[in-house]
Amino acid sequence: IPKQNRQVFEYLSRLLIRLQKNKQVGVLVVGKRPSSRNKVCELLNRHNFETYQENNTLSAVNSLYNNKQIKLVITENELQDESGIELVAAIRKEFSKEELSIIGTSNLSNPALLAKFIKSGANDYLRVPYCHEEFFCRVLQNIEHIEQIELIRKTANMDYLTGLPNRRHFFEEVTTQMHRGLESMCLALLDLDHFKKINDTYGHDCGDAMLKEVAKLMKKHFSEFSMSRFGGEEFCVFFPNTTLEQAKQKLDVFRTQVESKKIRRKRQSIGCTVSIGVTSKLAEKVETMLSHADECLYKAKSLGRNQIVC
Ligand code: GH3
Ligand code: MG
Ligand code: MG
Ligand code: MG
Repeated sequence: IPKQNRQVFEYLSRLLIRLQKNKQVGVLVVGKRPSSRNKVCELLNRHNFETYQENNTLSAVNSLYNNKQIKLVITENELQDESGIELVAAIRKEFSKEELSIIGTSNLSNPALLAKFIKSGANDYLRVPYCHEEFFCRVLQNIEHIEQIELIRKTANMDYLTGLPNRRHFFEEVTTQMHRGLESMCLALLDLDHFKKINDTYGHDCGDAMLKEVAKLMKKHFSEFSMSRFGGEEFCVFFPNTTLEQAKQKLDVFRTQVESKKIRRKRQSIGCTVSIGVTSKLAEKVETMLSHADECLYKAKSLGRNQIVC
């Protein structure tokens, strides 16, 4: 293919992928007059965006809470109740510039408004009447900015090997839950048994594969709870509003599933077991609960492994 054609081809492929993605992206259009809102939505629909419309501050903010796929708000200054500037300020009390983008719009007769939008927390502005090319450039740029941050945040919270939430994310999540004041809670620390031996005998790749399998089981059994790959071959699970008996029951199902899980390497079937320490002792801090669970885990190891101690 000639180079120029290839470039066109690559450009069109990127565009197609973007158009496909846009179906999942919500844009909220706010303004007093239906005619001007419809005009903006019409432009957005050409690029496949999912559009929403509101004419006042309260319902606009509600709409953001109800539709998590909204990544961008486009607002004019004239609304049914307050002004667009006030709407931007109200949105910023709930949603940061990094999680939701806002574009303020104004016609040529009031250019001073554009700076006011930015000062009150908008990410960008557009002049009416729209130059279509500029409109799409700015809309896309603002959405891609939000998506980039989403991706960075997701990566920062995830363990690379297993895809499980990492330790930092776990601490954040559990601390938030504990601050809400739970009546009961349990915390379990799980550690694979003699894992070093798997690495030493079959290689690090095999160890990695085993960690991924265990992580899959974690996702299957504990996705409704906060969990993480705590480090190395250690995992943990936080059970809010759960009694020790209930937690133990769930953990024991998991323990037997790990025991029966086998991976194949060089015609051999390789398995491993897991020791678990679990505590229901209430504490102010996650760290305190963790050290209780760790003591139990230590006992589980010394009692012969592949068991739960509480
Ligand atoms: P114990 O039953 O007492 O827990 O024995 P163990 O061998 O599991 O414990 P130890 O702490 O001695 O060894 C943990 C091993 O886990 C050592 C380390 O190489 C391995 N490990 C930690 N992270 C990874 C990883 O990401 N991939 C692989 N393949 N191995 C890992
Ligand atoms: Mg360990
Ligand atoms: Mg160890
Ligand atoms: Mg271990």
